[in-house]
Amino acid sequence: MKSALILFLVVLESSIFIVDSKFFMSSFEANWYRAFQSCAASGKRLVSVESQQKHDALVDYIKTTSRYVNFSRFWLGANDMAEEGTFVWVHSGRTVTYTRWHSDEPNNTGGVENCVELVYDTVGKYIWKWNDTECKDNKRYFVCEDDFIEDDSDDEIKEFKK
Ligand SMILES: [Ca+2]
Ligand SMILES: [Ca+2]
Repeated sequence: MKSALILFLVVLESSIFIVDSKFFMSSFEANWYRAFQSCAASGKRLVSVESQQKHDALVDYIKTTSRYVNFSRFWLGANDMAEEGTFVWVHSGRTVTYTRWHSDEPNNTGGVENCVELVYDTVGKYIWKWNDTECKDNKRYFVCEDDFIEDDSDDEIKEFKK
Protein backbone atom coordinates (compact mmCIF):
# COMPACT_ATOMS: atom_id res chain seq x y z
CA MET A 1 0.00 0.00 0.00
CA LYS A 2 2.80 2.33 0.95
CA SER A 3 4.76 1.60 -2.22
CA ALA A 4 1.66 2.20 -4.30
CA LEU A 5 1.23 5.60 -2.71
CA ILE A 6 4.85 6.52 -3.34
CA LEU A 7 4.57 5.46 -6.95
CA PHE A 8 1.52 7.66 -7.35
CA LEU A 9 3.35 10.64 -5.87
CA VAL A 10 6.34 10.10 -8.13
CA VAL A 11 4.09 10.00 -11.17
CA LEU A 12 2.29 13.11 -10.00
CA GLU A 13 5.50 14.99 -9.33
CA SER A 14 7.16 14.01 -12.59
CA SER A 15 4.10 15.13 -14.53
CA ILE A 16 4.38 18.61 -13.08
CA PHE A 17 7.55 19.13 -15.05
CA ILE A 18 6.08 18.31 -18.42
CA VAL A 19 3.14 20.64 -18.30
CA ASP A 20 4.53 23.73 -19.94
CA SER A 21 2.11 22.72 -22.67
CA LYS A 22 -0.72 22.88 -20.16
CA PHE A 23 -2.63 25.30 -22.41
CA PHE A 24 -3.27 24.61 -26.07
CA MET A 25 -4.33 27.38 -28.42
CA SER A 26 -6.72 26.31 -31.16
CA SER A 27 -5.55 26.59 -34.75
CA PHE A 28 -9.03 27.57 -35.97
CA GLU A 29 -12.06 29.59 -34.93
CA ALA A 30 -15.25 27.81 -33.95
CA ASN A 31 -18.53 28.45 -32.21
CA TRP A 32 -18.70 27.73 -28.47
CA TYR A 33 -20.16 24.24 -28.90
CA ARG A 34 -17.58 23.16 -31.44
CA ALA A 35 -14.82 24.59 -29.27
CA PHE A 36 -16.06 22.61 -26.27
CA GLN A 37 -16.31 19.45 -28.37
CA SER A 38 -12.90 19.91 -29.96
CA CYS A 39 -11.18 20.15 -26.61
CA ALA A 40 -13.01 17.10 -25.29
CA ALA A 41 -12.28 15.11 -28.44
CA SER A 42 -8.57 15.55 -27.84
CA GLY A 43 -8.79 14.58 -24.16
CA LYS A 44 -8.69 18.18 -22.95
CA ARG A 45 -11.22 20.73 -21.84
CA LEU A 46 -12.24 24.22 -22.77
CA VAL A 47 -10.36 26.41 -20.33
CA SER A 48 -11.82 27.36 -16.95
CA VAL A 49 -10.65 30.46 -15.08
CA GLU A 50 -11.43 30.03 -11.42
CA SER A 51 -8.77 32.23 -9.83
CA GLN A 52 -6.59 35.27 -10.37
CA GLN A 53 -3.57 33.00 -10.71
CA LYS A 54 -5.26 31.01 -13.43
CA HIS A 55 -6.28 34.18 -15.23
CA ASP A 56 -2.72 35.49 -15.12
CA ALA A 57 -1.33 32.18 -16.35
CA LEU A 58 -3.82 32.06 -19.22
CA VAL A 59 -3.09 35.63 -20.33
CA ASP A 60 0.65 34.97 -20.10
CA TYR A 61 0.15 31.93 -22.30
CA ILE A 62 -1.99 33.74 -24.88
CA LYS A 63 0.66 36.43 -25.17
CA THR A 64 3.12 33.77 -26.34
CA THR A 65 0.85 32.76 -29.23
CA SER A 66 0.23 34.27 -32.64
CA ARG A 67 -3.38 34.93 -31.62
CA TYR A 68 -2.28 37.74 -29.32
CA VAL A 69 -3.35 40.78 -31.33
CA ASN A 70 -5.52 43.77 -30.53
CA PHE A 71 -9.20 42.90 -30.59
CA SER A 72 -8.75 39.21 -29.93
CA ARG A 73 -11.40 37.06 -28.31
CA PHE A 74 -11.27 33.56 -26.87
CA TRP A 75 -13.97 31.26 -25.63
CA LEU A 76 -13.96 30.27 -21.99
CA GLY A 77 -15.66 27.11 -20.72
CA ALA A 78 -18.61 28.81 -19.03
CA ASN A 79 -22.18 29.64 -19.99
CA ASP A 80 -25.54 30.50 -18.43
CA MET A 81 -27.70 28.28 -20.62
CA ALA A 82 -29.22 26.31 -17.75
CA GLU A 83 -30.36 29.40 -15.87
CA GLU A 84 -30.15 32.90 -17.26
CA GLY A 85 -27.72 34.98 -15.26
CA THR A 86 -26.11 32.06 -13.45
CA PHE A 87 -22.83 31.23 -15.17
CA VAL A 88 -21.36 27.76 -14.70
CA TRP A 89 -18.03 26.20 -15.65
CA VAL A 90 -19.50 23.43 -17.75
CA HIS A 91 -16.69 20.93 -17.31
CA SER A 92 -16.90 20.89 -13.51
CA GLY A 93 -20.47 22.09 -13.01
CA ARG A 94 -19.18 24.69 -10.58
CA THR A 95 -20.84 28.08 -10.44
CA VAL A 96 -18.61 30.89 -11.64
CA THR A 97 -17.38 32.85 -8.63
CA TYR A 98 -14.11 34.50 -9.67
CA THR A 99 -15.00 36.84 -12.56
CA ARG A 100 -13.36 39.32 -14.91
CA TRP A 101 -16.49 40.91 -16.40
CA HIS A 102 -16.15 44.20 -18.21
CA SER A 103 -18.10 46.88 -16.34
CA ASP A 104 -20.95 46.71 -18.90
CA GLU A 105 -21.11 42.92 -18.85
CA PRO A 106 -22.76 40.46 -18.66
CA ASN A 107 -25.65 42.22 -20.42
CA ASN A 108 -27.36 39.33 -22.24
CA THR A 109 -27.93 41.55 -25.28
CA GLY A 110 -31.02 40.52 -27.21
CA GLY A 111 -31.65 37.81 -24.65
CA VAL A 112 -29.29 35.49 -26.53
CA GLU A 113 -25.88 35.97 -24.92
CA ASN A 114 -25.07 32.86 -22.93
CA CYS A 115 -21.40 32.03 -23.56
CA VAL A 116 -18.37 33.68 -22.00
CA GLU A 117 -15.47 35.06 -24.00
CA LEU A 118 -12.21 36.60 -22.86
CA VAL A 119 -11.63 39.85 -24.76
CA TYR A 120 -8.51 41.91 -25.38
CA ASP A 121 -9.61 45.12 -27.12
CA THR A 122 -7.72 48.30 -26.34
CA VAL A 123 -10.22 50.44 -28.30
CA GLY A 124 -13.28 49.15 -26.44
CA LYS A 125 -11.22 48.99 -23.25
CA TYR A 126 -11.81 45.30 -22.79
CA ILE A 127 -8.36 44.62 -21.38
CA TRP A 128 -8.52 40.89 -20.76
CA LYS A 129 -12.12 41.24 -19.64
CA TRP A 130 -15.06 38.91 -20.00
CA ASN A 131 -18.14 39.38 -22.13
CA ASP A 132 -21.24 37.24 -22.52
CA THR A 133 -22.00 36.70 -26.20
CA GLU A 134 -24.09 34.57 -28.53
CA CYS A 135 -22.79 30.99 -28.61
CA LYS A 136 -23.58 29.50 -32.01
CA ASP A 137 -23.07 32.13 -34.68
CA ASN A 138 -19.95 33.68 -33.20
CA LYS A 139 -16.65 32.01 -33.98
CA ARG A 140 -13.64 32.47 -31.74
CA TYR A 141 -10.27 30.98 -31.14
CA PHE A 142 -10.15 29.05 -27.90
CA VAL A 143 -7.74 27.51 -25.44
CA CYS A 144 -7.96 23.90 -24.32
CA GLU A 145 -6.25 22.82 -21.14
CA ASP A 146 -4.83 19.51 -20.11
CA ASP A 147 -7.26 17.59 -17.96
CA PHE A 148 -4.63 16.09 -15.68
CA ILE A 149 -4.03 19.05 -13.42
CA GLU A 150 -6.77 20.42 -11.22
CA ASP A 151 -7.43 24.13 -11.02
CA ASP A 152 -7.24 24.39 -7.28
CA SER A 153 -3.53 23.94 -6.67
CA ASP A 154 -1.57 27.17 -6.67
CA ASP A 155 1.70 25.23 -6.67
CA GLU A 156 0.88 23.46 -9.88
CA ILE A 157 -0.23 26.66 -11.51
CA LYS A 158 3.10 28.23 -10.67
CA GLU A 159 4.84 25.28 -12.28
CA PHE A 160 3.25 25.71 -15.67
CA LYS A 161 3.27 29.50 -15.59
CA LYS A 162 6.19 30.48 -17.75
CA1 LIG B 1 -27.36 34.92 -20.80
CA1 LIG C 1 -22.47 40.92 -23.65
